Amino acid sequence: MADEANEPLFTVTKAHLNTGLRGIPVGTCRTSKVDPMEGLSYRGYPIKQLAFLEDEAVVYLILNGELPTNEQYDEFSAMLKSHRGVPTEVLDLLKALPKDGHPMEWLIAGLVFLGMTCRTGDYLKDTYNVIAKLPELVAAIFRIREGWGELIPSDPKLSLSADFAQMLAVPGADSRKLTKMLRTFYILHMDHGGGNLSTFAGKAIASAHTDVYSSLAGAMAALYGPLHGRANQDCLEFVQKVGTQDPVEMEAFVRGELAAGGVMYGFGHAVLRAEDPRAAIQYELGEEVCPNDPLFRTAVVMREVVVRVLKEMPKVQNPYPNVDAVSGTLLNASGLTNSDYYTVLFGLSRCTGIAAQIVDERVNFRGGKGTPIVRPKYIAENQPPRSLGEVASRCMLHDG
Ligand code: AMX
Repeated sequence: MADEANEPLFTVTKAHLNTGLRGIPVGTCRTSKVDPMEGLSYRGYPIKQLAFLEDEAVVYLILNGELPTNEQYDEFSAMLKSHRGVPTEVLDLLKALPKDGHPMEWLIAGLVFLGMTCRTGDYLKDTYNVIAKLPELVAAIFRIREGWGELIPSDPKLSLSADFAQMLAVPGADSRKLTKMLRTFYILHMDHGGGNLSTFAGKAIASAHTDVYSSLAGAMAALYGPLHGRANQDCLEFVQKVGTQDPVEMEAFVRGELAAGGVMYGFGHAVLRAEDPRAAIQYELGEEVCPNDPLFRTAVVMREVVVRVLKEMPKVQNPYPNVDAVSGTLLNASGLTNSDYYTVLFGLSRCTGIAAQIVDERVNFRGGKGTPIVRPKYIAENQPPRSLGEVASRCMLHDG
């Protein structure tokens, strides 16, 4: 009988070197899955079944593998609330940060500050701490950086996203719509398989037995990059640039952009081969919360026109909207008009999935021993052997 553990999954050739580990299996992920046709699921539940649940129920699912019963939900929600409360010294440190720093740099600093003040050394307890405290930390980042006035304390009657919305108190925003938008955004972005850069980076850092806070700070540094978490910001700017709801004018614009070598932001995906269900959920949400918003109407027309034109390009593997096609447009319509913050909102949500995967790798895998420290192999190249004479001929020796 074949030894299942030794069955080859993938053959690595020289052509795979220096390609960002693309497609090379390195581990297993139990919290979520991205299927090319069906899209994202958490613990086996398609995302569209979860999008409009209570956010804490979805956090419970990701951490525990099953949706909670009513009793489990109440107990979990109360437990998370007991972990709320960002220490005053952390908030004071945030107030001292340079306003020119990007909100993601503030988030990275805030996570490190939380580690210094709240670390328990237990991966699960620290994960509860991060999930419970991040909404207050991120609300503080917004209010301090934007000069929106005094910080607003957490309300223990509210669940995570509703509390986040009331602590943000975005000037001029409709709080009911903002809460609904933020809750959906939070649920849709919590987890996305094991190999996306920020998740992989966070787990790699934690494999050295680094704590959850510093591991997540490293993960957020990865998310901060323009090739990763900043796409939702770019996508909003692209919808603004399209600037018309007229399908004929739009098609001319799209063809012109493509002919000039531009890309259709918000469309296409490296893994998905159908419309991202998270995009479909957000188009539906937009029809409910901001049906007359001009940018949203533009994004809706793009869903038809851009797909039709991209379908004519055989090289494009997936001509359909991705998660970012409309997320920035909805955030903008909800009153969060400064797109510099969109990656922070993404990070606030994604920390849940990354922390859950860190807990699994550190506490559960290999019969509780955890996965070993990450140590891929790099092949030495262009390093000819050197003689002692070469050192002597090139270096300034110090005389001490
Ligand atoms: N517009 C124009 N051209 C596109 C395209 C799009 N939306 N999507 C793919 N293509 C082109 C690629 O640039 C590539 O061209 P090349 O062979 O000349 O280099 C070719 O089609 C094949 O690409 P692919 O295999 O279909 O996709 P990929 O895995 O290389 O790239 C992605 C995926 C998302 C980077 C790409 O679709 C893209 O650039 N989309 C626009 C930017 C965007 O929406 N980013 C957000 C992604 C969502 C997320 O992960 N956060």
